[in-house]
Amino acid sequence: ATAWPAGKPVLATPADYPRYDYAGDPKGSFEAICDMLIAEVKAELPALYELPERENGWIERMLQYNTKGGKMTRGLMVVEAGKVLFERRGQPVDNTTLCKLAVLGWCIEWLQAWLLVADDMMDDSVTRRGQPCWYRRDGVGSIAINDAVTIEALVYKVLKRHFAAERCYVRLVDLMLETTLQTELGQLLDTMCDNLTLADFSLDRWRAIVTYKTAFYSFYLSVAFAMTYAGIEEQGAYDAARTILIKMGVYFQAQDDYLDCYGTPEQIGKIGTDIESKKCGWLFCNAYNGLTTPPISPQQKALLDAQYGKCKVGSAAEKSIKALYEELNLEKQYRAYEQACYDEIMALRPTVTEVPWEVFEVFLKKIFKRSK
Ligand code: DMA
Ligand code: MG
Ligand code: MG
Ligand code: MG
Repeated sequence: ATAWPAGKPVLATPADYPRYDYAGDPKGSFEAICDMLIAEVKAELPALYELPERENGWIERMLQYNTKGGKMTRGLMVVEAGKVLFERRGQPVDNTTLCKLAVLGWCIEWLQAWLLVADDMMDDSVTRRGQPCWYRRDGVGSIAINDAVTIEALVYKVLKRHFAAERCYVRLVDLMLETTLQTELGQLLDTMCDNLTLADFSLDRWRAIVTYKTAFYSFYLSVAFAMTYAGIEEQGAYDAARTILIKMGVYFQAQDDYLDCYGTPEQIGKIGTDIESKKCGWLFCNAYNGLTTPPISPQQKALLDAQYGKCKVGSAAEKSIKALYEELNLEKQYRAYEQACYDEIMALRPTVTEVPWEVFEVFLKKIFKRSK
């Protein structure tokens, strides 16, 4: 039904893929796949959607600006996990396989790109990956809303071009759709905090927020994509992997919350806004709910009631909240939490079945004690 104008759909063939130098230049090879995908979009939109040059240039610049410059942890993980899974199942890992794993990796990076464009608007953020947030750029503003949903739609064009001829195509699309909904529901739980009172910010609520807004798309999706492309169909294999990966994802968002307060903008590429935008973050939940040593005093609680979610970035009130976190020894408590997460994840080693433990360990090594 969508084959209009003639020439659609455009399906990729092995000859379309560049040489993937996994051993020699894993990051450069991965990045080259993003350039290939952007070039495909640039060629297709004028040819099949009558998009004029100016708007086509906009899309290209918008993609360059928002899909690149990240750590690419999620995307690279698809390639690494996929390679291990193919080898373990005795399936050849040829150049096309590596490139297609990288395409799946970029589908996650592009998902993240549009989520971040929207997230920065919702969080009133200033910088992202060391540059101004997209919506803050001259001439962008609320066009960023359309740009976000355009990147989302382009992900499905990418999946179609590169996977429509594969048996796993519908499963891949289903995974992407499901993960998107999970993440959006998590973003709802996160942004609704604006309408709640601080007493509603329990550690349980925090866990629900981060499981949905971060863990599924940042951890489970990478491995689940690799498993699906490798042809794994047993439900149990996905369940075992998910349990471990969700734990990692929750820990990863605790790190993000910690770094929002304690990371420097140079390290994390963004200016923390959690205190100003009244986030139900890991630090706040532990502080406000009396889960620190020493527990929060009534006077300290009164400071949070008066200033949390009301003060400005860099203000004296923000500094006094950070000083309060110091008095409650939150940094030290975070270090202990970090170690406990690591131990809990390592204890799940005997539960893995289809996916070798090394896949999880590679992922954990990339994030454990991260400072950016
Ligand atoms: C980000 O949560 C979650 C998604 C789905 C983008 P966040 O607002 O804490 O992220 P950041 O600190 O990067 O803005
Ligand atoms: Mg944010
Ligand atoms: Mg957010
Ligand atoms: Mg954050």
